[in-house]
Amino acid sequence: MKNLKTVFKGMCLVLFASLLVTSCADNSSNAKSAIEAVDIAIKGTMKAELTAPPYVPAPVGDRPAKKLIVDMEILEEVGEMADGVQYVYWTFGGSVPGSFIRTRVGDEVEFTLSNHPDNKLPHNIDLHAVTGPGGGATSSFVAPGHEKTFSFKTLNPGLYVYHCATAPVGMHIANGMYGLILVEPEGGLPEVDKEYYIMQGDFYTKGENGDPGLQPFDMRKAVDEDADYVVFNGKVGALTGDNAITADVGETVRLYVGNGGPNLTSSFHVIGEIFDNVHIEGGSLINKDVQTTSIPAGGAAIVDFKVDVPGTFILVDHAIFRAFNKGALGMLKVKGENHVDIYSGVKQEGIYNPEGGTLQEMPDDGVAKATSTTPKTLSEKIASGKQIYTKTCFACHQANGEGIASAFPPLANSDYLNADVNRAIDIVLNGKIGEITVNGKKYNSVMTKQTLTNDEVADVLTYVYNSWGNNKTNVTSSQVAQVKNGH
Ligand code: HEC
Ligand SMILES: [Cu+2]
Repeated sequence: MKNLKTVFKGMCLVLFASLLVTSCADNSSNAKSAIEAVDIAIKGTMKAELTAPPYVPAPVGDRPAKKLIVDMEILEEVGEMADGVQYVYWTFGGSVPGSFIRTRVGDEVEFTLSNHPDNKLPHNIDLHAVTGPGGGATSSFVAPGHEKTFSFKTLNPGLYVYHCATAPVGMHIANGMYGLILVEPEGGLPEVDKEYYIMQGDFYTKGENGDPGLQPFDMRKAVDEDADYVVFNGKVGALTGDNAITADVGETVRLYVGNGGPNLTSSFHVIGEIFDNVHIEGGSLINKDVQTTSIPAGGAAIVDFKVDVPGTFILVDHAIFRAFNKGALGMLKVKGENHVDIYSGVKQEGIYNPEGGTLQEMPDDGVAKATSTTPKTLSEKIASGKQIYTKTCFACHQANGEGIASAFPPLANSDYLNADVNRAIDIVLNGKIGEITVNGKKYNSVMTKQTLTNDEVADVLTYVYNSWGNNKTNVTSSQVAQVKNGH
């Protein structure tokens, strides 16, 4: 530590000599604060308040550094991407973005990550606020029905992204596994009237933007960075209409804005406002009077501004087709007295509403599912099996059964699958561990046991066998029962 300080002092003298006085002073003070944070003693223990977006926990104020207990639960669940469009989100704390964590510099965070037993996959967490290998990822890898605890000291103030870092990493992030952790400086950030939590993300679905129904993740589009949805807070409309964030004329508003990616950089802009202060890249450097701030994937920014006039202010990614055609649009509704000296127009709330482009009304397919006791026809089984597949299997085997190289074997045109139907039934019933060879490629991984009824196993396998070039076997429920009973 001492040595580093001396080095910085040395640099300072050199810089001083070249008359770069101000930058020298900045470097020196930043380096100093990071070094001293290690030595901040903790006083007492507290449980962290965690909040779902767009809300943030109470400011740290002048509290001393503490041992801060963070309990985060991972939940995989179906949510609405847009009206009539569902998506299986993987979440930290049940929301996208995940729960907001608020700390101060010098806190010792004791982090427990629990993976709900109903989840299908292992996960972990990489917090960019962590100084340590993998940002915590290596210490937090956790299977469904388990939990892991590790701890870290917050050394650098700033706004940091956290995300899942389990392979395939891109897929875990694309499904919504990201959020923000704030490390406030000693004494806290300057007080403001309103604070909100906003995070952008890009999503890749098998169908096009607006195609109704449950939409599986599309690996190909994700690799091509060809997003169907670009949204704030996990879905189209999370911050519009009745969900808009609000403030009163004369108040100061601070936005904690993150970008989970996985791919796209955000050109974050509020139509009709100018950011008074921007903590560039979420760090300690403050830029003033900013129109649009760039937020990289896996990065963040803290912006604040005073709202002087009433109206609806539109939050956008100024890569503007994303706002009007893919969902990256939110609203800040400001109430209060007009100030004609600042803005003279005859302005009514809603006048800047986008021309209906974003908030598309999706047709509800409205078809009630017939429940019948007569045996299903082959095409009914295939239809039912397809639904089960999209809910249960696609996460690993992918939308078209193509699998993921060296992680999940293909079900499309699978010689392994077609060779032995009873073996396939057994795998779905009991899971599979150990080396297998599918279409000439070796896999040595774990498929978890799937909790499905005999009918569901029959239907999903019938769907798989009747898709993607497989041998069209019709698997019956009694066949599944036989395998279950060991025949
Ligand atoms: C959590 C990820 C995961 C889920 C969910 C999953 N599988 Fe698998 N599956 C695997 C892995 C990994 C293997 C290879 C296991 C090994 O290496 O021993 C596998 C192997 C298989 C195989 C044999 C290999 C092949 O490619 O033909 C079949 C058949 C199969 N799974 C069907 C299904 C069906 C049907 C579902 C849904 C009901 C499903 N799996 C859900 C991960 C998964
Ligand atoms: Cu994950």
